[in-house]
Amino acid sequence: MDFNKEVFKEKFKNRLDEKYALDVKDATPQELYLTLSSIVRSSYSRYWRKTWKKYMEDGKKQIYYFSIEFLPGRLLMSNLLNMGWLETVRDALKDLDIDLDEIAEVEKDMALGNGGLGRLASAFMDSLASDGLPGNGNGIRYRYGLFKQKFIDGYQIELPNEWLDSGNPWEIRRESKSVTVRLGGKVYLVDRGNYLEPVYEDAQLIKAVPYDTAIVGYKNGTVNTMRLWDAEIPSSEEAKYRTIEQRREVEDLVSVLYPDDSKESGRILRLKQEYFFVSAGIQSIVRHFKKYNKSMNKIGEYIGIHINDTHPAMSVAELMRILVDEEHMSWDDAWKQTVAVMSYTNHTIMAEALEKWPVHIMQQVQPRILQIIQEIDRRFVEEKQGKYARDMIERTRIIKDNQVRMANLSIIGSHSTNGVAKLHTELLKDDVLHDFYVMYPERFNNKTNGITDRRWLQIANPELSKVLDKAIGTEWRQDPTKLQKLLKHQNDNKVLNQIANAKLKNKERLAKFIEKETGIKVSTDAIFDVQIKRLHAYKRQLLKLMHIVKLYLDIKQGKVASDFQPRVFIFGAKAAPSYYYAKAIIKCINEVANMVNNDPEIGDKLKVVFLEDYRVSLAEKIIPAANISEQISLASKEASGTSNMKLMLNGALTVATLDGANIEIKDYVGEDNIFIFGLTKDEVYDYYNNGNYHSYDYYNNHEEIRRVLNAFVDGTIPNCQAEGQEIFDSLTKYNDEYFVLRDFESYVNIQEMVDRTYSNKRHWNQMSLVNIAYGGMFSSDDTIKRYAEDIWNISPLKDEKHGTYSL
Ligand code: T68
Repeated sequence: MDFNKEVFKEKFKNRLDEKYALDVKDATPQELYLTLSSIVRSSYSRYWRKTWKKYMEDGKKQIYYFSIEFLPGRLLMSNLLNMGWLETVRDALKDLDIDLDEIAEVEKDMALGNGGLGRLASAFMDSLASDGLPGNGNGIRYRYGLFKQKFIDGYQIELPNEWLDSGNPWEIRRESKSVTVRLGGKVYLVDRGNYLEPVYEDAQLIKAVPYDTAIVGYKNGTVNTMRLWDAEIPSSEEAKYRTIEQRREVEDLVSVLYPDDSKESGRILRLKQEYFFVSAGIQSIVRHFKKYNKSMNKIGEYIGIHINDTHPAMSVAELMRILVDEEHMSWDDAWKQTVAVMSYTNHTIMAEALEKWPVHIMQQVQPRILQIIQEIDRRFVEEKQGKYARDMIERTRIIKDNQVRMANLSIIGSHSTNGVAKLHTELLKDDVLHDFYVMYPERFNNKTNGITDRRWLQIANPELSKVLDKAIGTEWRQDPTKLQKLLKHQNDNKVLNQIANAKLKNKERLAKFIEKETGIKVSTDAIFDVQIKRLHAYKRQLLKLMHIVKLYLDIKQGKVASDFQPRVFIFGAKAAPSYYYAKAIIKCINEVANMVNNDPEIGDKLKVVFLEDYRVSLAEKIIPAANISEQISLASKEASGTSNMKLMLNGALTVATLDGANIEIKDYVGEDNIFIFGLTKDEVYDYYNNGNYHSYDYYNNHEEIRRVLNAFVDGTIPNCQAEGQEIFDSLTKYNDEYFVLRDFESYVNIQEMVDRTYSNKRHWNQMSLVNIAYGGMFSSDDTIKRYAEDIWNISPLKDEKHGTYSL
């Protein structure tokens, strides 16, 4: 049935009646939410069924994006938008006295990721479907998502995130697609003449059950699948699980998402998780491939598996296992197909985040996989001998010092390795992965990250979206690069004022939210200065905090500059539970906030707001209201960043180091429309090479730095003696690993420039307009097209385009 408001209203009332035997006026927001989502789901399901059938019929190559994290956030609004229903449904519900935004708030974020890496995976899911490309997700259905953050007495407390408690209307359990994953035990190889058969002893069998979530493409009728695996006890094995502890071991496999975005915890469970979703995913892919009735020697033409960071790196060995052990292919043929199937993205150069697993742990988790990795390693060394220097082979081989190096496995076992921004890819080629670049130059490429304008502009910022429609038409909603049409309006006062007005409305909305959540009243006249990202030393939230303390001391000592502008500093950040230094920074930010916000002398000049539990749905509230986007990592450390892109798209101006994708942002908007400060990557590397950074000298020689740092230890900032001391020591005694003191002066100067610029509102609005206009250049739809063309070799279905999805 065609979609229109009246038909929808009838359908809605009927569905509510069928599901709950209720009238609209008697239903709770939860019931209304579940009714609406059930209509949405029953309407896209036929497109879902058609899409995968079509891929099969057309013999399309399909891509599977393997990621240990996905961070979709809420799905209701994005499904409505992508189906082309959003405005009509909003109107229809209004007729029924229901506020769509209110019922959307009921949905719990699907938070199966830590940060940028997981969010990128979800943006890619949305873009694959919206580009009409045959691409699916493969991951883990964690029972508990990323922990819920609370502040108690300024400290971060982690609470369980029971996101599945009130049910998940978007997923379908597919019992019939279950597979069995083998963990642990021992393995022997028995010679069967033309092949070696592995015989397993005492292995633990786990039933992997997929839960599928539809990924609805933007107004195109393509509905792809994100498949997340749950772990259960197979019925044939019930007898082996006699105690609660034994049963819990299976539950634990998919129980928690490791709340760590940098360091590996070294727990065996993590490696088991990695193997579990890799093995389940590959088994189900191979089973599916068999329906194509093609030789296994052609699997590389029909299937691509993308290794999102190294967590799914065992994919290389698992596919080899299936091709060699189960399909009896020769090693060489299997290897050729495996390399053709696999591709890999690196997301960090931070040494501590490069995964390594002790051989004995890998042996314990899956002995056959270890054997295969050892064989890959042996053949690699053999092949490279004579061609490359011995030490170069030692640096690049997979197993070294009894450790399995997962990045090496990923690069050797795939046909493509990419970084996530220009600078990052250059660093991989020139430095971190240089040896591999010399061996396989053709495998290396850059794919600068992207974001989905649908969530971050169309859904999160309807105010600005309306202004854009009026100024440049609606084409940008299909193709965000069309936002460049705005550039024609740089001197158009009407458009400039409308953009400023939209920003003001968003600030008012956020101010209300802040007051409700924290009790803090903020003035919308102030600059809303935003830093939202994981709490990590390299991201330098501390630099921001030192700037705040400086401004506070200035005001208290009557030293305010004439063009000083009031500011509201807004933070959102979670720290890994075991990352004590990051937690000390959180505590100090909260104590500075207390000190500043309750000082009558400060009043509206400065406010500091640290919002709890940063997550996708909170980002959607903050980003549209931001004036300043803080992207201040130490140059070379942030692989790309993506909040930088979301914030510019919403008209915030960026204060940035020349790091990650900030460089590309600068290249688009030009130096006059961004605030650049701080050391460059080359300067940072010079310090490393010469070992001549002495942070204590900065403390000693710069009165300003001394004044600010002393406030952390002399009682000026109350209630954080220990944490203040820890920070003080790290910056002075332990030589300030991320050059906070070195960049402080340059940072303060650029912030003064921000104030001067803000005092000329028209000029500010012009800069903001330029940022919005180029924000569309970072669309994940485009990023994904480049993956599709350069890495995966997949193409969209040529079939019909649907304007909207019917009821
Ligand atoms: C981020 N990495 C990068 N890692 O830091 C960021 N790590 O610059 C980039 O924009 C983003 O990836 C997307 O490319 C992460 O988010 C993790 O979350 C992570 C998780 C587990 C283990 C290690």
